Amino acid sequence: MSSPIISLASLTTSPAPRRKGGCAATGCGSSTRPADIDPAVWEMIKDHPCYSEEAHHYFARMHVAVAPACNIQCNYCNRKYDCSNESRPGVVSERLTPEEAFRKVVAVAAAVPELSVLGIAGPGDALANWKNTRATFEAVRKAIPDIKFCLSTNGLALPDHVDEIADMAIDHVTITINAVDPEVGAKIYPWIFYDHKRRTGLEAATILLERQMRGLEMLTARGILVKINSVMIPGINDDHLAEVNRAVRARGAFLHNVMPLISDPAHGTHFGLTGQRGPTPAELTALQDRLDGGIKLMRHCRQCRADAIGLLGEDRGQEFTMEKLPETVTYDPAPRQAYRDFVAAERGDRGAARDDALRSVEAVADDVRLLVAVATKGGARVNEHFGHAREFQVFEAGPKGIALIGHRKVDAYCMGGFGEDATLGPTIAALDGIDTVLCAKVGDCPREALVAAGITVTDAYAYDYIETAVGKLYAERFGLTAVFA
Ligand code: CLF
Ligand code: SF4
Repeated sequence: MSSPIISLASLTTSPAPRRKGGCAATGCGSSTRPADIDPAVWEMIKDHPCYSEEAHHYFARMHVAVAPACNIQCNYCNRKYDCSNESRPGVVSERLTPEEAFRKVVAVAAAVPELSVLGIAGPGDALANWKNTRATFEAVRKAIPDIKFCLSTNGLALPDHVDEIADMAIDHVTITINAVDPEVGAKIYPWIFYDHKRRTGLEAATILLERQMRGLEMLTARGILVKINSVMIPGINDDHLAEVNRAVRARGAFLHNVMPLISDPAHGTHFGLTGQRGPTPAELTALQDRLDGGIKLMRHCRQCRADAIGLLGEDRGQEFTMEKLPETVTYDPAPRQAYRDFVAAERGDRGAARDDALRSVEAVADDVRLLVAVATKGGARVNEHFGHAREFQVFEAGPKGIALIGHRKVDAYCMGGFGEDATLGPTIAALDGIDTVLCAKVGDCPREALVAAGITVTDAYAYDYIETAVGKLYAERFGLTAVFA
Protein backbone atom coordinates (compact mmCIF):
# COMPACT_ATOMS: atom_id res chain seq x y z
CA MET A 1 0.00 0.00 0.00
CA SER A 2 1.39 3.42 -0.89
CA SER A 3 1.98 6.11 1.71
CA PRO A 4 0.86 9.37 0.16
CA ILE A 5 1.57 12.59 1.99
CA ILE A 6 -1.60 14.62 2.05
CA SER A 7 -0.93 17.73 0.06
CA LEU A 8 -2.10 21.24 0.59
CA ALA A 9 -3.57 20.97 -2.89
CA SER A 10 -6.10 18.47 -1.61
CA LEU A 11 -7.41 21.05 0.82
CA THR A 12 -6.88 24.30 -1.10
CA THR A 13 -6.59 25.32 -4.73
CA SER A 14 -3.50 27.38 -4.10
CA PRO A 15 -0.89 27.51 -1.36
CA ALA A 16 -2.10 29.37 1.70
CA PRO A 17 -0.45 32.74 2.15
CA ARG A 18 2.02 32.80 5.03
CA ARG A 19 1.86 35.73 7.36
CA LYS A 20 4.97 37.48 8.53
CA GLY A 21 6.01 38.11 12.11
CA GLY A 22 5.10 36.68 15.50
CA CYS A 23 4.50 33.13 16.50
CA ALA A 24 2.14 32.56 13.61
CA ALA A 25 4.96 33.08 11.15
CA THR A 26 7.08 30.42 12.78
CA GLY A 27 4.42 27.83 12.17
CA CYS A 28 4.61 26.60 15.74
CA GLY A 29 0.85 26.63 15.92
CA SER A 30 0.85 27.88 19.49
CA SER A 31 -1.21 30.89 18.48
CA THR A 32 -4.12 28.50 18.14
CA ARG A 33 -3.94 27.45 21.79
CA PRO A 34 -7.02 28.81 23.55
CA ALA A 35 -5.98 31.22 26.27
CA ASP A 36 -7.81 29.22 28.95
CA ILE A 37 -5.95 25.96 28.24
CA ASP A 38 -2.73 25.12 30.02
CA PRO A 39 0.22 24.59 27.59
CA ALA A 40 0.84 21.06 28.92
CA VAL A 41 -2.82 20.14 28.38
CA TRP A 42 -2.71 21.70 24.91
CA GLU A 43 0.18 19.40 24.03
CA MET A 44 -2.05 16.45 24.97
CA ILE A 45 -5.08 17.55 22.99
CA LYS A 46 -3.82 19.53 20.01
CA ASP A 47 -3.69 16.47 17.75
CA HIS A 48 -6.74 14.73 19.23
CA PRO A 49 -9.81 15.21 17.00
CA CYS A 50 -12.31 14.61 19.81
CA TYR A 51 -10.66 16.52 22.65
CA SER A 52 -9.93 19.58 20.50
CA GLU A 53 -12.51 21.00 18.10
CA GLU A 54 -9.64 22.78 16.39
CA ALA A 55 -7.78 19.49 15.86
CA HIS A 56 -10.78 17.79 14.31
CA HIS A 57 -10.32 19.82 11.16
CA TYR A 58 -6.92 18.18 10.63
CA PHE A 59 -6.50 14.89 12.47
CA ALA A 60 -8.06 11.45 12.15
CA ARG A 61 -8.87 8.70 14.60
CA MET A 62 -9.25 5.02 14.00
CA HIS A 63 -11.15 2.52 16.12
CA VAL A 64 -10.37 -1.18 16.18
CA ALA A 65 -13.23 -3.48 17.17
CA VAL A 66 -11.35 -5.78 19.56
CA ALA A 67 -13.82 -5.43 22.47
CA PRO A 68 -17.02 -7.42 21.73
CA ALA A 69 -18.23 -8.26 25.26
CA CYS A 70 -19.95 -6.02 27.78
CA ASN A 71 -20.45 -6.21 31.53
CA ILE A 72 -23.63 -4.14 31.74
CA GLN A 73 -26.85 -3.66 29.80
CA CYS A 74 -27.98 -0.21 28.66
CA ASN A 75 -31.57 0.24 27.53
CA TYR A 76 -30.34 1.97 24.37
CA CYS A 77 -28.12 -0.91 23.29
CA ASN A 78 -28.67 -4.12 21.40
CA ARG A 79 -25.60 -6.37 21.49
CA LYS A 80 -25.93 -7.00 17.77
CA TYR A 81 -25.04 -3.37 17.15
CA ASP A 82 -22.17 -1.03 17.91
CA CYS A 83 -21.80 0.33 21.42
CA SER A 84 -23.94 3.44 21.64
CA ASN A 85 -21.34 4.92 23.97
CA GLU A 86 -19.17 5.77 21.02
CA SER A 87 -20.97 4.78 17.87
CA ARG A 88 -24.18 5.03 16.03
CA PRO A 89 -26.06 1.76 15.89
CA GLY A 90 -24.97 -0.39 12.96
CA VAL A 91 -23.21 -3.68 12.92
CA VAL A 92 -19.43 -3.60 13.12
CA SER A 93 -18.06 -4.85 9.82
CA GLU A 94 -15.44 -7.08 11.46
CA ARG A 95 -14.51 -8.04 14.98
CA LEU A 96 -10.75 -8.26 15.25
CA THR A 97 -8.17 -10.14 17.26
CA PRO A 98 -5.34 -8.02 18.66
CA GLU A 99 -3.06 -9.39 15.92
CA GLU A 100 -5.51 -8.41 13.19
CA ALA A 101 -6.02 -5.03 14.80
CA PHE A 102 -2.26 -4.45 14.84
CA ARG A 103 -2.01 -5.22 11.12
CA LYS A 104 -4.85 -2.85 10.40
CA VAL A 105 -3.39 0.01 12.46
CA VAL A 106 -0.02 -0.26 10.72
CA ALA A 107 -1.68 -0.31 7.30
CA VAL A 108 -3.83 2.72 8.12
CA ALA A 109 -0.90 4.64 9.63
CA ALA A 110 1.04 3.99 6.43
CA ALA A 111 -1.78 5.26 4.21
CA VAL A 112 -3.48 8.00 6.26
CA PRO A 113 -0.96 10.60 7.45
CA GLU A 114 -3.74 12.47 9.29
CA LEU A 115 -3.99 9.54 11.74
CA SER A 116 -3.14 10.66 15.27
CA VAL A 117 -5.29 8.57 17.62
CA LEU A 118 -6.04 4.89 18.07
CA GLY A 119 -9.25 4.35 20.01
CA ILE A 120 -10.88 1.24 21.41
CA ALA A 121 -14.58 1.95 21.74
CA GLY A 122 -16.50 -1.28 21.46
CA PRO A 123 -18.55 -2.77 20.04
CA GLY A 124 -18.78 -3.77 23.76
CA ASP A 125 -16.71 -2.28 26.58
CA ALA A 126 -12.95 -1.73 26.24
CA LEU A 127 -12.28 -2.72 29.86
CA ALA A 128 -14.58 -5.74 29.88
CA ASN A 129 -12.19 -7.03 27.18
CA TRP A 130 -9.05 -5.82 28.88
CA LYS A 131 -6.73 -8.57 27.60
CA ASN A 132 -7.54 -7.68 23.98
CA THR A 133 -7.42 -3.96 24.62
CA ARG A 134 -4.07 -4.19 26.38
CA ALA A 135 -2.50 -6.53 23.81
CA THR A 136 -3.56 -4.25 20.96
CA PHE A 137 -2.16 -1.10 22.54
CA GLU A 138 1.11 -2.80 23.53
CA ALA A 139 1.74 -4.09 20.02
CA VAL A 140 0.97 -0.74 18.40
CA ARG A 141 3.10 1.22 20.89
CA LYS A 142 6.22 -0.66 19.78
CA ALA A 143 5.60 -0.07 16.07
CA ILE A 144 4.18 3.49 16.13
CA PRO A 145 5.35 5.13 19.34
CA ASP A 146 3.88 8.58 18.69
CA ILE A 147 0.26 7.52 18.23
CA LYS A 148 -2.13 8.61 21.00
CA PHE A 149 -4.18 5.96 22.77
CA CYS A 150 -7.78 6.51 23.71
CA LEU A 151 -10.36 4.22 25.22
CA SER A 152 -14.02 4.36 26.02
CA THR A 153 -15.75 2.57 28.88
CA ASN A 154 -18.99 2.38 30.83
CA GLY A 155 -16.77 2.67 33.94
CA LEU A 156 -17.83 -0.47 35.82
CA ALA A 157 -14.39 -2.09 35.63
CA LEU A 158 -12.49 1.20 35.59
CA PRO A 159 -11.15 1.34 39.18
CA ASP A 160 -9.50 -2.06 38.63
CA HIS A 161 -7.49 -0.86 35.63
CA VAL A 162 -6.49 2.74 36.32
CA ASP A 163 -2.92 1.92 37.31
CA GLU A 164 -2.34 -0.13 34.17
CA ILE A 165 -3.97 2.59 32.05
CA ALA A 166 -1.56 5.11 33.51
CA ASP A 167 1.45 2.78 33.10
CA MET A 168 0.59 2.26 29.44
CA ALA A 169 0.42 6.03 28.81
CA ILE A 170 -3.21 5.89 27.75
CA ASP A 171 -3.86 9.53 28.46
CA HIS A 172 -7.38 9.92 27.07
CA VAL A 173 -10.29 8.00 28.61
CA THR A 174 -14.00 8.45 27.95
CA ILE A 175 -16.54 7.34 30.56
CA THR A 176 -20.21 7.23 29.65
CA ILE A 177 -22.10 8.68 32.61
CA ASN A 178 -25.81 9.16 32.08
CA ALA A 179 -26.80 9.78 35.69
CA VAL A 180 -25.40 10.45 39.14
CA ASP A 181 -28.67 9.53 40.89
CA PRO A 182 -29.29 5.75 41.09
CA GLU A 183 -33.05 6.36 40.76
CA VAL A 184 -32.39 7.85 37.33
CA GLY A 185 -29.71 5.28 36.53
CA ALA A 186 -32.10 2.39 37.25
CA LYS A 187 -34.29 3.59 34.37
CA ILE A 188 -31.32 3.31 31.98
CA TYR A 189 -29.45 0.19 33.18
CA PRO A 190 -31.54 -2.97 33.76
CA TRP A 191 -28.56 -5.00 34.97
CA ILE A 192 -24.82 -5.13 35.51
CA PHE A 193 -22.52 -8.10 35.99
CA TYR A 194 -20.28 -7.35 38.94
CA ASP A 195 -18.29 -9.45 41.41
CA HIS A 196 -19.40 -12.71 39.71
CA LYS A 197 -23.09 -11.86 39.99
CA ARG A 198 -25.77 -10.29 37.85
CA ARG A 199 -27.35 -7.38 39.76
CA THR A 200 -30.46 -5.46 38.83
CA GLY A 201 -32.49 -2.37 39.68
CA LEU A 202 -31.30 0.19 42.20
CA GLU A 203 -28.49 -2.05 43.42
CA ALA A 204 -27.03 -2.27 39.90
CA ALA A 205 -27.29 1.47 39.28
CA THR A 206 -25.81 2.33 42.69
CA ILE A 207 -22.74 0.12 42.12
CA LEU A 208 -22.21 1.34 38.55
CA LEU A 209 -22.50 5.05 39.35
CA GLU A 210 -20.24 4.74 42.38
CA ARG A 211 -17.56 2.96 40.32
CA GLN A 212 -17.84 5.51 37.52
CA MET A 213 -17.19 8.37 39.96
CA ARG A 214 -14.35 6.52 41.68
CA GLY A 215 -12.73 5.70 38.34
CA LEU A 216 -13.03 9.33 37.23
CA GLU A 217 -11.36 10.57 40.42
CA MET A 218 -8.55 8.01 40.08
CA LEU A 219 -7.87 8.96 36.46
CA THR A 220 -7.80 12.71 37.01
CA ALA A 221 -5.53 12.24 40.04
CA ARG A 222 -3.03 10.66 37.62
CA GLY A 223 -3.26 13.49 35.09
CA ILE A 224 -5.24 11.47 32.54
CA LEU A 225 -7.68 13.54 30.50
CA VAL A 226 -11.22 12.29 30.93
CA LYS A 227 -14.12 13.01 28.64
CA ILE A 228 -17.63 12.26 29.85
CA ASN A 229 -20.19 11.09 27.34
CA SER A 230 -23.84 11.38 28.33
CA VAL A 231 -26.73 10.10 26.27
CA MET A 232 -29.61 12.60 26.42
CA ILE A 233 -32.86 10.67 26.99
CA PRO A 234 -35.89 12.98 27.05
CA GLY A 235 -38.07 12.50 30.11
CA ILE A 236 -35.48 10.31 31.83
CA ASN A 237 -32.23 12.21 32.28
CA ASP A 238 -32.50 15.44 30.27
CA ASP A 239 -33.26 17.58 33.33
CA HIS A 240 -30.67 15.62 35.32
CA LEU A 241 -27.67 16.19 33.05
CA ALA A 242 -26.87 19.58 34.60
CA GLU A 243 -26.28 17.71 37.85
CA VAL A 244 -24.08 15.20 36.02
CA ASN A 245 -22.16 18.12 34.52
CA ARG A 246 -21.55 19.63 37.97
CA ALA A 247 -20.54 16.28 39.52
CA VAL A 248 -17.98 15.39 36.84
CA ARG A 249 -16.60 18.91 36.80
CA ALA A 250 -16.02 18.72 40.56
CA ARG A 251 -14.00 15.52 39.99
CA GLY A 252 -11.75 17.02 37.33
CA ALA A 253 -13.28 15.79 34.05
CA PHE A 254 -11.95 17.70 31.06
CA LEU A 255 -14.81 17.62 28.59
CA HIS A 256 -18.53 16.78 28.54
CA ASN A 257 -20.11 15.37 25.39
CA VAL A 258 -23.92 15.23 25.47
CA MET A 259 -25.12 12.99 22.65
CA PRO A 260 -28.68 12.43 21.46
CA LEU A 261 -30.33 9.07 22.14
CA ILE A 262 -30.72 7.07 18.94
CA SER A 263 -33.77 4.85 19.36
CA ASP A 264 -34.88 3.39 16.07
CA PRO A 265 -37.26 0.44 16.75
CA ALA A 266 -35.45 -1.42 13.95
CA HIS A 267 -32.37 -1.65 16.18
CA GLY A 268 -34.27 -3.78 18.67
CA THR A 269 -33.20 -1.89 21.78
CA HIS A 270 -35.44 -1.63 24.85
CA PHE A 271 -35.89 2.10 24.32
CA GLY A 272 -36.47 1.61 20.60
CA LEU A 273 -39.11 -1.04 21.17
CA THR A 274 -40.91 0.85 23.95
CA GLY A 275 -41.22 4.08 21.99
CA GLN A 276 -38.73 6.15 23.97
CA ARG A 277 -37.88 9.03 21.67
CA GLY A 278 -34.56 10.78 21.21
CA PRO A 279 -34.21 14.56 21.49
CA THR A 280 -34.75 16.88 18.54
CA PRO A 281 -31.67 18.85 17.37
CA ALA A 282 -33.23 21.96 18.93
CA GLU A 283 -33.68 20.21 22.29
CA LEU A 284 -30.07 19.00 22.24
CA THR A 285 -28.75 22.48 21.39
CA ALA A 286 -30.92 24.05 24.10
CA LEU A 287 -29.54 21.63 26.71
CA GLN A 288 -25.97 22.22 25.53
CA ASP A 289 -26.56 25.98 25.78
CA ARG A 290 -27.86 25.53 29.35
CA LEU A 291 -24.74 23.55 30.26
CA ASP A 292 -22.41 26.16 28.78
CA GLY A 293 -20.37 27.81 31.51
CA GLY A 294 -19.73 24.55 33.37
CA ILE A 295 -17.16 22.00 32.21
CA LYS A 296 -16.11 22.51 28.58
CA LEU A 297 -18.60 20.98 26.12
CA MET A 298 -17.81 18.90 23.07
CA ARG A 299 -20.13 19.88 20.22
CA HIS A 300 -18.44 18.18 17.29
CA CYS A 301 -19.07 14.50 18.12
CA ARG A 302 -20.25 12.39 15.19
CA GLN A 303 -21.34 9.32 17.23
CA CYS A 304 -18.99 7.26 15.13
CA ARG A 305 -18.84 3.52 14.68
CA ALA A 306 -16.63 1.22 16.74
CA ASP A 307 -14.59 0.54 13.59
CA ALA A 308 -14.53 4.08 12.17
CA ILE A 309 -11.43 5.38 10.37
CA GLY A 310 -10.68 8.92 9.20
CA LEU A 311 -11.54 12.50 10.06
CA LEU A 312 -14.59 12.64 12.33
CA GLY A 313 -16.96 13.60 9.52
CA GLU A 314 -15.87 10.75 7.28
CA ASP A 315 -15.62 6.98 7.62
CA ARG A 316 -13.00 5.23 5.54
CA GLY A 317 -13.46 1.89 7.30
CA GLN A 318 -14.48 0.08 4.13
CA GLU A 319 -11.11 0.93 2.52
CA PHE A 320 -9.32 -1.04 5.23
CA THR A 321 -11.25 -4.27 5.73
CA MET A 322 -9.04 -7.27 6.55
CA GLU A 323 -9.40 -8.75 3.08
CA LYS A 324 -8.09 -5.53 1.53
CA LEU A 325 -5.00 -5.30 3.75
CA PRO A 326 -1.70 -6.37 2.25
CA GLU A 327 0.04 -9.31 3.93
CA THR A 328 2.96 -7.13 4.97
CA VAL A 329 3.13 -3.37 5.34
CA THR A 330 6.25 -1.35 5.90
CA TYR A 331 5.51 1.60 8.12
CA ASP A 332 7.43 4.78 7.39
CA PRO A 333 6.87 7.55 9.97
CA ALA A 334 8.03 10.32 7.59
CA PRO A 335 4.66 11.05 5.90
CA ARG A 336 2.87 11.44 9.23
CA GLN A 337 5.61 13.74 10.50
CA ALA A 338 5.51 15.79 7.29
CA TYR A 339 1.75 16.13 7.68
CA ARG A 340 2.10 17.33 11.28
CA ASP A 341 4.66 19.93 10.13
CA PHE A 342 2.26 21.08 7.44
CA VAL A 343 -0.58 21.36 9.97
CA ALA A 344 1.58 23.34 12.40
CA ALA A 345 2.30 25.93 9.71
CA GLU A 346 -1.29 25.98 8.51
CA ARG A 347 -2.57 26.44 12.06
CA GLY A 348 -0.35 29.44 12.66
CA ASP A 349 -1.63 31.09 9.49
CA ARG A 350 -5.23 30.21 10.28
CA GLY A 351 -4.90 31.57 13.83
CA ALA A 352 -3.99 35.02 12.50
CA ALA A 353 -6.83 34.88 9.95
CA ARG A 354 -9.25 33.87 12.70
CA ASP A 355 -8.22 36.84 14.85
CA ASP A 356 -9.14 39.13 11.93
CA ALA A 357 -12.48 37.38 11.49
CA LEU A 358 -13.31 37.69 15.18
CA ARG A 359 -12.55 41.40 15.17
CA SER A 360 -15.04 41.76 12.33
CA VAL A 361 -17.93 40.06 14.07
CA GLU A 362 -17.17 41.65 17.42
CA ALA A 363 -17.54 45.06 15.77
CA VAL A 364 -21.29 44.47 15.52
CA ALA A 365 -22.98 46.25 18.39
CA ASP A 366 -26.30 44.39 18.35
CA ASP A 367 -26.77 40.77 19.27
CA VAL A 368 -27.48 39.62 15.72
CA ARG A 369 -26.60 36.01 15.00
CA LEU A 370 -26.19 34.10 11.80
CA LEU A 371 -26.29 30.32 11.37
CA VAL A 372 -23.99 29.24 8.55
CA ALA A 373 -23.60 25.70 7.18
CA VAL A 374 -20.21 24.91 5.69
CA ALA A 375 -19.23 22.20 3.22
CA THR A 376 -15.69 21.15 4.12
CA LYS A 377 -13.50 18.13 3.60
CA GLY A 378 -11.01 19.19 6.27
CA GLY A 379 -8.25 21.69 6.83
CA ALA A 380 -10.72 24.18 8.37
CA ARG A 381 -11.50 25.54 4.90
CA VAL A 382 -14.56 25.95 2.71
CA ASN A 383 -13.36 23.34 0.25
CA GLU A 384 -16.17 20.88 -0.53
CA HIS A 385 -18.58 21.04 -3.44
CA PHE A 386 -22.23 21.29 -2.36
CA GLY A 387 -23.04 18.14 -4.27
CA HIS A 388 -20.30 16.07 -2.63
CA ALA A 389 -21.09 17.03 0.97
CA ARG A 390 -22.35 14.27 3.26
CA GLU A 391 -22.53 16.67 6.16
CA PHE A 392 -22.44 20.41 6.76
CA GLN A 393 -20.65 21.88 9.76
CA VAL A 394 -22.84 24.51 11.43
CA PHE A 395 -21.22 27.70 12.70
CA GLU A 396 -22.89 30.44 14.67
CA ALA A 397 -21.57 33.96 14.16
CA GLY A 398 -22.43 36.81 16.47
CA PRO A 399 -20.80 39.61 18.40
CA LYS A 400 -19.46 37.05 20.88
CA GLY A 401 -17.51 35.26 18.17
CA ILE A 402 -17.70 32.43 15.66
CA ALA A 403 -18.25 28.92 16.99
CA LEU A 404 -18.92 25.46 15.63
CA ILE A 405 -22.19 24.38 17.23
CA GLY A 406 -22.93 21.11 15.44
CA HIS A 407 -23.33 19.41 12.12
CA ARG A 408 -26.13 18.25 9.84
CA LYS A 409 -25.85 14.95 8.00
CA VAL A 410 -27.22 14.68 4.45
CA ASP A 411 -27.06 12.36 1.46
CA ALA A 412 -24.68 13.61 -1.22
CA TYR A 413 -26.59 15.40 -4.01
CA CYS A 414 -24.11 14.53 -6.74
CA MET A 415 -23.99 10.83 -7.61
CA GLY A 416 -21.53 9.80 -10.29
CA GLY A 417 -21.44 13.24 -11.86
CA PHE A 418 -25.23 13.81 -11.89
CA GLY A 419 -27.43 15.65 -9.45
CA GLU A 420 -29.90 13.48 -7.56
CA ASP A 421 -32.93 15.72 -7.13
CA ALA A 422 -34.59 13.29 -4.71
CA THR A 423 -31.96 14.18 -2.08
CA LEU A 424 -32.69 17.90 -2.21
CA GLY A 425 -35.89 17.78 -0.13
CA PRO A 426 -34.27 15.94 2.81
CA THR A 427 -31.16 18.14 2.52
CA ILE A 428 -33.26 21.30 2.71
CA ALA A 429 -35.11 19.85 5.70
CA ALA A 430 -31.77 19.04 7.38
CA LEU A 431 -30.69 22.65 6.84
CA ASP A 432 -33.70 24.00 8.72
CA GLY A 433 -32.83 27.30 10.42
CA ILE A 434 -29.66 27.85 8.39
CA ASP A 435 -29.27 31.29 6.84
CA THR A 436 -26.44 30.61 4.37
CA VAL A 437 -24.59 27.59 3.01
CA LEU A 438 -20.92 28.10 2.13
CA CYS A 439 -19.32 25.68 -0.32
CA ALA A 440 -16.56 25.48 -2.91
CA LYS A 441 -18.95 25.10 -5.84
CA VAL A 442 -22.69 24.75 -6.39
CA GLY A 443 -24.82 24.12 -9.45
CA ASP A 444 -27.83 26.15 -10.58
CA CYS A 445 -30.40 23.49 -9.75
CA PRO A 446 -29.59 23.04 -6.04
CA ARG A 447 -28.97 26.78 -5.70
CA GLU A 448 -32.47 27.56 -6.98
CA ALA A 449 -34.06 24.92 -4.73
CA LEU A 450 -32.28 26.29 -1.65
CA VAL A 451 -33.16 29.89 -2.49
CA ALA A 452 -36.82 28.86 -2.91
CA ALA A 453 -36.59 27.41 0.62
CA GLY A 454 -35.19 30.71 1.95
CA ILE A 455 -31.58 29.51 2.24
CA THR A 456 -28.77 31.40 0.53
CA VAL A 457 -25.96 29.29 -0.95
CA THR A 458 -22.69 30.74 -2.20
CA ASP A 459 -19.29 29.66 -3.44
CA ALA A 460 -17.92 33.21 -3.17
CA TYR A 461 -15.67 32.21 -0.26
CA ALA A 462 -14.34 29.00 -1.78
CA TYR A 463 -11.09 27.79 -0.17
CA ASP A 464 -11.05 30.52 2.49
CA TYR A 465 -10.55 29.46 6.07
CA ILE A 466 -14.00 28.80 7.53
CA GLU A 467 -13.80 31.58 10.14
CA THR A 468 -12.55 34.02 7.50
CA ALA A 469 -15.46 33.16 5.23
CA VAL A 470 -18.04 33.34 8.02
CA GLY A 471 -16.55 36.61 9.30
CA LYS A 472 -16.66 38.19 5.83
CA LEU A 473 -20.21 37.00 5.25
CA TYR A 474 -21.31 38.37 8.59
CA ALA A 475 -19.63 41.73 8.06
CA GLU A 476 -21.06 42.07 4.56
CA ARG A 477 -24.53 41.05 5.68
CA PHE A 478 -24.61 43.68 8.37
CA GLY A 479 -23.00 46.40 6.28
CA LEU A 480 -19.68 46.54 8.06
CA THR A 481 -16.18 46.76 6.73
CA ALA A 482 -14.45 43.48 7.35
CA VAL A 483 -11.17 43.72 9.26
CA PHE A 484 -9.09 41.55 7.00
CA ALA A 485 -5.47 42.03 6.17
FE1 CLF B 1 -12.58 7.28 19.58
FE2 CLF B 1 -13.96 8.29 21.52
FE3 CLF B 1 -11.37 8.33 21.62
FE4 CLF B 1 -12.62 9.90 19.96
S1 CLF B 1 -14.54 8.84 19.21
S2 CLF B 1 -12.61 6.52 21.64
S3 CLF B 1 -12.72 10.00 22.18
S4 CLF B 1 -10.87 8.62 19.48
FE5 CLF B 1 -15.12 11.18 19.22
FE6 CLF B 1 -16.50 9.43 17.86
FE7 CLF B 1 -17.75 11.23 19.37
FE8 CLF B 1 -16.40 9.29 20.45
S5 CLF B 1 -16.52 11.63 17.57
S6 CLF B 1 -18.18 9.05 19.19
S7 CLF B 1 -16.32 11.44 21.03
FE1 SF4 C 1 -24.06 -1.54 24.96
FE2 SF4 C 1 -21.94 -0.02 25.43
FE3 SF4 C 1 -24.02 -0.05 27.17
FE4 SF4 C 1 -22.39 -2.15 26.98
S1 SF4 C 1 -21.84 -0.08 27.70
S2 SF4 C 1 -24.63 -2.20 27.03
S3 SF4 C 1 -21.92 -2.20 24.77
S4 SF4 C 1 -24.04 0.73 25.06
